[in-house]
Amino acid sequence: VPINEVTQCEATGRMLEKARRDGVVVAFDRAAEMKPCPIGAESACCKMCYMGPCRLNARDPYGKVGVCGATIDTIQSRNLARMVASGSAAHNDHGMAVLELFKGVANGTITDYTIKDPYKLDALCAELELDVDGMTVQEKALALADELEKTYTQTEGEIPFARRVPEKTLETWRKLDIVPRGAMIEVLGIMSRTHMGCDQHYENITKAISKAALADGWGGSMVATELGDIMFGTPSPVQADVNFGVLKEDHVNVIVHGHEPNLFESMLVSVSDPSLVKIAREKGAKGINLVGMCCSGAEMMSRHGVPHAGNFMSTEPVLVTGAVDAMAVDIQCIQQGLVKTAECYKTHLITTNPRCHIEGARHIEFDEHVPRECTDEIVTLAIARFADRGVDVEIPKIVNQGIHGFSHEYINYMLGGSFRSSYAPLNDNIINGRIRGVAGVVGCVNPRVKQDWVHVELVKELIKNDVLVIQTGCSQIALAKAGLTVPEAAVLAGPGLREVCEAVGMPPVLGLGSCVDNTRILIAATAMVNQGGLGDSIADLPVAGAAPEWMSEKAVAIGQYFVASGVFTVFGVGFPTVKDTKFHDLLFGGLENQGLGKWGVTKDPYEMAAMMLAHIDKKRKELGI
Ligand code: BF8
Repeated sequence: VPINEVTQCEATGRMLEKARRDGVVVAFDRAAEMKPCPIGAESACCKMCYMGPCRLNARDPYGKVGVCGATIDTIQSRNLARMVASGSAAHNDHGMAVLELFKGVANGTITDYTIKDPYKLDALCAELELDVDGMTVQEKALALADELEKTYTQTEGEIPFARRVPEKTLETWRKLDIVPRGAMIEVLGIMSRTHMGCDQHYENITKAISKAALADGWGGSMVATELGDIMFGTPSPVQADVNFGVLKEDHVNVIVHGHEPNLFESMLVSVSDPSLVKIAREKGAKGINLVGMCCSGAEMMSRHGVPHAGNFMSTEPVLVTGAVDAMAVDIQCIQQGLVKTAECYKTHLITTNPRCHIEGARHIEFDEHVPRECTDEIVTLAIARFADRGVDVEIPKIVNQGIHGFSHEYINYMLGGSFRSSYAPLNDNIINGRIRGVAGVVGCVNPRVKQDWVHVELVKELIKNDVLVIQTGCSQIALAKAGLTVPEAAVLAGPGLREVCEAVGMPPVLGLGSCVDNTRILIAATAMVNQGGLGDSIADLPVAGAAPEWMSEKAVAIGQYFVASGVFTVFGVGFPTVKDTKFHDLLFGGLENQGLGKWGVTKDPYEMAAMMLAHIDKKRKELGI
């Protein structure tokens, strides 16, 4: 397949050419070899028991049932439920780790991290109505940790952040019985009810899907974002460089790729440790260069301006530069193919997390009580590899500067000013029509479509039509590489949005951080509802969401929590359901009739934009604006 058909990222493309010259196979090549299974792609197969596996015919979905009698709707809904359970589990497991870290910081057993944002700690305690009067910062943190632990462990009642949900949205959830109790019970509930011979009504399964998804968005992910902010700082705009050109040939290059901020925060300390820097210099390096990839990279870029080399599909190609001395990974979206690619270019690939070992990779376990033991060792390995690289180094000299780090708190401040922080200016600009609506464009890149292209074309189309775009994850990196995360990109916006961006000095595309930081979008949407003038539930807002190049189960969980929160959410690539079935129709329309949002799907970015604009216009009309 010609390289210009698989990626829009020039640096990645150049490294794919080099990989071909070097005889190295990466995910783009494996994707060309591996045609997707047409039955699985539409979720028309079931392997929940061993009487099968059973395959139904997506062209004639009601023509056949499984051996047990399961219909296409039961099969699809059970499959999607398990995808959401896995995605929600991934985010909640991550969120629990952040909570454990936070507890350790609060009770003094973990000393390498601190409470950096005590104001946010106070604000959260107040919002959750915790009685913390007269308490020290540490005591307040422990009280907050106790409360937020319920997010995971509670088996009855409603998760703590349900209190944040706009009243009418929450009322709808209660009526439908989809308010999550706690993440563990909701994920466990899905695994149990999707067992052979249990829940066989797609409508009831869909409720469980919504609960597990909401236990992610308003649960585990939200806790991870909020506690991350308290410990590591709430993001505010920061300039950061993105693309392969952030690697430096004359420096020791260390990449951190994954999702947990603690490994990255400690690595940041290690690379500036004077004794390690001295050793690096003695070995002939000008210094140690730390670079991020994927989500923890996006998080560190948004918080501290750490450079970012690229998104998910660039993680193998970046190794082809030969310039990466060590790549440290933690959890999620770590492709097993990295092991071979790293081997080919003599890069140290190091797993660090007990939940993610990879056969063939070196494992150096990260312990947050003594985090530097792990990160110093990785830097030491990287220095040794620099001193004896033994491979050609070829770095595409492409760097894109951008502004990142637009937390919900900063959007509040940026639009309203320090004396009257509020969403009133945003709502006013939506009501007066300068801004037509707001779109969240998020999620992965996927070798089934041209890398970055769908993201970039969609976002360009949206801003041209005066839609303000907010972003996270690999999508944010795609747009940063396309040069749209700078205030000057306002020239690409429609006249209304352009005027607002120029008045405030902000880009038309606002980067919020990692995938767990999608919860910042939920909080922003809630602030828009609470501000008034745009209806009284999230479903009333002129907003839409998209994951144009999605691939992971986490993306499905995120999509479903946006849909259940009231947002029209469009997936690119494809969607694992069979059209014209009852389950598909429920997701793509029925849920909206219940007062929630709905799904959409199309591969085409222009059609995607048109669908989102039509929805935004429909909501504007209903609001009478
Ligand atoms: O959580 S956007 S490819 S890196 S899943 Fe993975 Fe998708 Fe990237 Fe982060 Ni999110």
